[in-house]
Amino acid sequence: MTSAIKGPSQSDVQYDGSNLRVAIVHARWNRQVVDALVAGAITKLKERGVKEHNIVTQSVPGSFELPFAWSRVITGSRVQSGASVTDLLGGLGVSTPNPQSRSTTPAPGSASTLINMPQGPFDAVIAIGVLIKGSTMHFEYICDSVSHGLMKVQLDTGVPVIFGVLTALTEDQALERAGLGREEARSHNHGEDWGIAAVEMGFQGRRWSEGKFT
Ligand code: RBF
Repeated sequence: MTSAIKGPSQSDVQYDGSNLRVAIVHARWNRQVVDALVAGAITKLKERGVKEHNIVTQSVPGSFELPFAWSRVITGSRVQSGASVTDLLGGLGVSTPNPQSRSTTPAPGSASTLINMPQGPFDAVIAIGVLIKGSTMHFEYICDSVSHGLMKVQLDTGVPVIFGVLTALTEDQALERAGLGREEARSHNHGEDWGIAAVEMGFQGRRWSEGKFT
């Protein structure tokens, strides 16, 4: 049996995500693979204790849009954490509903969803996209600008980004890394690693910013 040397190794510590708020921003290109990666990330976030209402998912057309969206999502979550529910509803021109008339399963974006909307800045953001090389230079330009863009936003905002962008040379490579490969080529779903990394970086990022190193 050969032992694998590639890939992430588990931390000695299992970080607790129960107080974290995490955003996932994903592209819609190569959707089948993206959806599997997003599902893998969410599974691990929940396994590590992140509450469902503290996982916010947003989508953008393609990977090129990820750095911009990510930057806005971070800024927005900081504004949101400083705003009251009344501010948010007022800003959207929505009147506060009578709590007794609130439906048990509010429609997305409805006023009652907003009332239940958790507030607080995000502790980590997972940016997910799948780039598959084609016959033009688009792949190279998009890969390059997205990775630099995400790093820039991470350092500018001080909020960790988890780099969930697959840069695959073939469709098969992309499928394999989302756990969707053919039987003999099936690898694990990298989205799971990104969920675990988000909890570690969100947790540690908070501690480090408070000067706690033990
Ligand atoms: N977006 C992706 O997320 N993955 C891709 O593989 C991808 N390939 C593209 C190839 C071409 C030729 C073009 C024009 C765009 C591609 N995009 C891809 C979309 C890109 O990230 C962006 O959404 C659009 O260019 C609009 O800004």
